[in-house]
Amino acid sequence: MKLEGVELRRVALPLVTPFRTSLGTQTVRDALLVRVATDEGEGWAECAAEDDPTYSPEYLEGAADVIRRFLVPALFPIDLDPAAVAPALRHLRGHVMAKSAVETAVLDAWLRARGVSLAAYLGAVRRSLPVGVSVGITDTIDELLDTVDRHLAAGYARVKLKIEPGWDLEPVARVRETFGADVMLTVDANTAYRPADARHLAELDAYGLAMIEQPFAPDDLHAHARLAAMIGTPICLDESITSARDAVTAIRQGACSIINIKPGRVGGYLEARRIHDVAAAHGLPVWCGGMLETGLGRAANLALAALPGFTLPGDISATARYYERDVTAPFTLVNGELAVPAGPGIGVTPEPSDLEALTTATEWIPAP
Ligand code: SMG
Ligand code: MG
Repeated sequence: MKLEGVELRRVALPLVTPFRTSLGTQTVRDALLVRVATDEGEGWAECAAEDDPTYSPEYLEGAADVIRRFLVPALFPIDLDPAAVAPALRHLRGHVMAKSAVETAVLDAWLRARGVSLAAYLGAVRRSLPVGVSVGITDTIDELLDTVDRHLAAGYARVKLKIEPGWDLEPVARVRETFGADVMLTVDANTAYRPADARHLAELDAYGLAMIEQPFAPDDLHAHARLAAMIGTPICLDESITSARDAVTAIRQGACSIINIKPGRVGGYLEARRIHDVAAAHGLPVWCGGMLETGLGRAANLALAALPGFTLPGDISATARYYERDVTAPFTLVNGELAVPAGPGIGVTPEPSDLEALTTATEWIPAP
């Protein structure tokens, strides 16, 4: 397969409600979509990077720049297949989200041309999945309880509460007390705590959480391992894991017993599958994280989350939880589950009118 050109497209999707985490508040998802044109057809993907480098060191404009100036030029000369993308980009350091977007678009084009779904290619074993929802920090506990109530009524299988210092024990206690012991409840701190907060975090043990996600800085595996030794609640890593190698290191250090896998954060779906395999070999459950994806990223994440080791519900909610209007047809919950796309490639394509309406800029990168 030969690369003929790449389109970078910026879209802006207003969120139905602001999403507040310990990192800040988002009201709009500005996303970067990548369309590759090849001699065998086209493929689509989205970049997980956000406007600001807060969750990750990558950010949208930076991702567009590295794709345009370095990643795409490295792919024009080669005979393209999905497994050839990462090796062709290996000499370029970092930028895993940008690399993931490019590799996924190539994967989509390649699979489409062969009539194979991403789910089948990755080794999916399920056609639909129970999924979770990530609930942002709210102004009041009552507002939080209303939100959780709505999501449980909609059928979500797991509720994740965003926490930060000053918004942790009380909201967790109130949600547990209100909705009972049977609700699968987790918390995500997005690195908001310091190692000295370990004793405080251990108080979360009283609430039967399925996990605490990324309490400390991404590069502080030691602090996570120390917390794991003094707390009953399982530790899940998100920001700390950017490759299968990181996953092995974290597991060996006892820094986590669960891993959140986001394809964008680890450089793509192929590396995501390696982390799945490494975790399975160590007996660790994994689940698929979310980056407020458009329908393009959501479709691909559902394929990944259908692998056998993804035994916990992921942050892959129905479209309506995020957006009124998306670039693809909406994903809806049916009996608390989302269907895994079965069509070729990622299984969805943008709806032209929605795509046009949500687009804020496009750029074409031609072959030299
Ligand atoms: O896509 O449902 C979603 C969002 C899930 O909470 C979510 N993602 O740390 O796991 C995480 C966050 C990262 C994005 S918000 C900065
Ligand atoms: Mg997280």
